[in-house]
Amino acid sequence: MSVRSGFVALAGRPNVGKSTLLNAIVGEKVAIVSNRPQTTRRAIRGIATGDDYQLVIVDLPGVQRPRDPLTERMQRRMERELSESDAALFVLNGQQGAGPGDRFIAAAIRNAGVPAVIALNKVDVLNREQTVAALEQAAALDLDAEIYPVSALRGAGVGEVVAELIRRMPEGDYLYPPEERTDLSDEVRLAELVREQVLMRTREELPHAVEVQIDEIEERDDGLLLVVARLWAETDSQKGILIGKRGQMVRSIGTAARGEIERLTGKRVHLDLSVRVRKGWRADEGLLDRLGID
Ligand SMILES: Nc1nc2c(ncn2[C@@H]2O[C@H](COP(=O)(O)OP(=O)(O)OP(=O)(O)O)[C@@H](O)[C@H]2O)c(=O)[nH]1
Ligand SMILES: [Mg+2]
Repeated sequence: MSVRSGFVALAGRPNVGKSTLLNAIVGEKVAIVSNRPQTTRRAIRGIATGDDYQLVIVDLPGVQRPRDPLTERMQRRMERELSESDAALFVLNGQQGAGPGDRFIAAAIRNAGVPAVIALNKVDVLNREQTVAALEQAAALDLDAEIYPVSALRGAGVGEVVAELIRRMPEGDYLYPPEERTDLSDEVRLAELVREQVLMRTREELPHAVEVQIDEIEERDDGLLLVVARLWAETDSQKGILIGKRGQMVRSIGTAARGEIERLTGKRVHLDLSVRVRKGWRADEGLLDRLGID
């Protein structure tokens, strides 16, 4: 039997629901989700496999104007991934219509010369007229692309997007073993689950100022999974907030993250979480390398 397989670059502004859509397509939580913009920092590959297809979907950080070395890396990554993909899945937030940021991404897709599919997301919160208006705005982006209204959150319309993407893939073989759902290392996957809990509990600059590093994952003889993780903050005051009154914040992050790690691994977990300061880590190219953000 012939297999259609290839790479799909997931593009879109911050917070439009790219990672939610990726998880819906893959059927497993491979990318973390939050209502903070720029949740995704690393290009995460999610893999959806069927008997006669395999889509390797690259979840890219939402793009905005480059401001610091972290954001610049994220932007360069988008351009590179687009040019190396077999198709682009361009996600729009139906609540907001299409704006300048979307036109910027549409131009990047056009420049890369890849076939595009547009998913107009969050239609679960739109009425019929709003959906029609948003579809018209998406069409006005003037990309040569089919437009699908979807709700990544509810899973509505996702099957149609998958079918369209499969049609765009070249014939070939599986690119990854069929049982694989992501290319992330265990360290990064666990670090992301911890970071998700930080994002859910912090505000303003703090979500962007925190990075998580896994120092150790050790499975003990009694089956307990020992995970040693470190939260990096940029300033002492951020560190204070992350620790919280009498350690309340770091404990609450740790308890919730442990639950997520147990769900993912199916093991009992002990999570050892500490907070450290590293001034300007976002501009520290060496640290960005070590954290796998390229
Ligand atoms: N109502 C509604 N909310 C959604 C839908 N899809 C995603 N969201 C919400 O939108 C927010 C952002 O979702 P993400 O999947 O993290 O968005 P993203 O595009 O990956 O964001 P970045 O990684 O920051 O670029 C979260 O609060 C999601 O729950 C949807 O179909 N309907
Ligand atoms: Mg994301």
